[in-house]
Amino acid sequence: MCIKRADNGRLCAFNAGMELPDCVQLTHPVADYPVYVIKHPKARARVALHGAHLLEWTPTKQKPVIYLSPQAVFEEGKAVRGGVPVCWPWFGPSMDDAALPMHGFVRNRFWKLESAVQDKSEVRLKFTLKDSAKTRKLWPHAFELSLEMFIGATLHLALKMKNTGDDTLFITDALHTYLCVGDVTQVSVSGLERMEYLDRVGPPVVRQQRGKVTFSQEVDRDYAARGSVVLNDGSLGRQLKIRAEGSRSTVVWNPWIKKSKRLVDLPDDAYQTFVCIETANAWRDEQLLAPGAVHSLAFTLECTALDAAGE
Ligand code: TA6
Repeated sequence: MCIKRADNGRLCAFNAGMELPDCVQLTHPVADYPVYVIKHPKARARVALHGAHLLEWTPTKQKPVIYLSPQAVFEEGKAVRGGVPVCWPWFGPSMDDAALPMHGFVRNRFWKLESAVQDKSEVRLKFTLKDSAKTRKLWPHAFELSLEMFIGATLHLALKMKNTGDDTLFITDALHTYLCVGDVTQVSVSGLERMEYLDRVGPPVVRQQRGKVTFSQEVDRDYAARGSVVLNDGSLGRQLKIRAEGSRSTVVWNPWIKKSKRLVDLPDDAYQTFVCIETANAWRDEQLLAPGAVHSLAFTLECTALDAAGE
């Protein structure tokens, strides 16, 4: 069912398997694993229904910006390596039960595509997920999530969470964004100078950032930072600016050599070609969500040429 709108956008209200706008095509890279392919004048992208997982985003005339491992596994219950995994309702290991999946459970299950709108500047997709008997076995709480994606010359993702139960929820979360880089040794990240961070490489310890973040070993840090962060890529001659909303932590991760070799869904040399900059509420930034309360965690990502100021 499609409703024509005055702005030439086409709102296609979705029931299962209904028609999609012209620039969105449903594919199945493996059986029963829907992936939406977006070919819009402003950008190309791929989004898996599993985890409402943005897999790739390439603005027109740019090299790919969102990194996807060539060894990523498309299987129900398995988190995809790369893209933008949604880590919710906990970031990292569960504080209640170490046997529970890392980074929560919503990235490991199929969501529902609620709507898709296409206009001359972007494609807007909305996915939803709410609690079920299965999720309540993992985490005994009621919730509603929506993830909205605005895919065009820039990328905007907004995760909206609602507490639909009677207990206060304690949430840590992240939009765990994998960013393509040309050569990690020619990358610096600015916007975190002088910020305190939890260094998770080795025994966790709190440190203070001196200068820009650079990469010559494994980096796994939760910065007490909100606002914008800029990745300067000397090799590709571009800047990736990430502007966060509803986030009080920024996680920066690069697995370096040993961890790249250990992760089977990642090529051994992959550490050279991506950096994760994650829009989060982690470390000391656990959020309390009262019954009926709503919170939104979002980022806007744009890719521009590296200017002298960005060096
Ligand atoms: O990005 C921070 C981090 O917690 C790292 O410690 C590393 O484990 C990464 O997430 C990937 O986690 P995953 O469960 O997707 O392998």
